[in-house]
Amino acid sequence: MSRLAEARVIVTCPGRNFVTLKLTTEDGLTGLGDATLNGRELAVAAYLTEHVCPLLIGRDAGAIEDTWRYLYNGAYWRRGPVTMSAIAAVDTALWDIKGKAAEMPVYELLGGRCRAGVTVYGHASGATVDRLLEAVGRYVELGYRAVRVQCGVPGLAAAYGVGRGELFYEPAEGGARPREELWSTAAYLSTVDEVLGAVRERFGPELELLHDAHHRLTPIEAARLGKTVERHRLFWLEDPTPAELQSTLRTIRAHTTTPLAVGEVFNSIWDCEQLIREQLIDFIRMSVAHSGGITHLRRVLHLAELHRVRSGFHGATDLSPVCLAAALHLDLAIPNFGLQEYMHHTPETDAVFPHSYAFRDGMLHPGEEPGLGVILDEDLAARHPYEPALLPVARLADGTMHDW
Ligand code: GCO
Ligand code: MG
Repeated sequence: MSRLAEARVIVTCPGRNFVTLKLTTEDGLTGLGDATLNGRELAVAAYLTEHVCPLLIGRDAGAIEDTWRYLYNGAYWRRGPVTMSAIAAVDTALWDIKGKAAEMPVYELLGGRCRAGVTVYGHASGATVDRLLEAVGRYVELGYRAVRVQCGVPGLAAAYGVGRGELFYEPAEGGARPREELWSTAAYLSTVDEVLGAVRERFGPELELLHDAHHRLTPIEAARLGKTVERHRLFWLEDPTPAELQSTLRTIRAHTTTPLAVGEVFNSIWDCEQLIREQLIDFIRMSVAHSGGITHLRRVLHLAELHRVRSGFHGATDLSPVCLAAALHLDLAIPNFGLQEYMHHTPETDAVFPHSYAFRDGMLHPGEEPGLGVILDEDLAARHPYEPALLPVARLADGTMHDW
């Protein structure tokens, strides 16, 4: 294949910040990669601009695996979200270019379609159970077959996952310091069983329900929650504990048959190797953008397939349409697909990133465009300059910092 002639980083804020790498070959093919790391965007932009882009010029655009190793092994300092997001952007852009050169959608290059479409789940939330039930109803009307449910907690002004709008949820906020939220695990645990029961009762046994505990519980608290809600038959309980220490999942697993999904903050196969090998989880939630791109995430899913662990790729709005498209191509081509997260981007974001993927009957379809099927409108992007924004932090009533 031809050589890379240009590598540029574009930072834009159409409602929220996105970092995109654009590669161009000597014969004019272009590829896009998402490098957005929520709240730490400029670190990845600088890593790419200062340390990676100069290395790419003149390289064979077709040498995807070799370029991956050149950047990963070649950095000496391995892993970590900044490094792995930067490598992911290069890798994703190279798959986009290869698809365009072959005149095929990327999923064809990955082995071809394993299913008709990519079943997705939406985010329903409400400050009260009644508002939550209305929100779930809206997703059901739109054709969703799976819905994540998050509810306000009496006594807490803000609860994780409870959005301000009907379809959009964006936790990052502008300002020099992060917003501080009050958290109480006891208050949360006293409501969640009732919340899930109300949704199951209203919508019946068919709708798949998910819930995200967002890293806030201890292993034994998580074990109790999983056990208590077993009768509501969740599709998954997400991030019950922080999972840096992979063996903590053993405690939860020993007590409950509620399926477990973790991994949205992981960036390498070494963050989940034990979780997968010991079958301590049911779904792996890494994203293309934070986990070294299509090349590395595919490797994780191949390992997972051996151990009967399925995919549940992260698809929050802080990952750009380029990342979502890449996830959809991989979702279509892996044998062990589970479910794909789909949070709607705002109309401003969709305008900056016109794309071929489309929602029909509870599924996303990546489309048949060569490559990933996403464009970056650079003129429009330039009209939305970077705006600093940060994720909130959480504290207990006595001021102790807690996992957000
Ligand atoms: C999810 C996630 C997100 C994260 C966000 C942080 O399940 O979609 O938990 O909502 O909080 O990606 O940047
Ligand atoms: Mg989550």
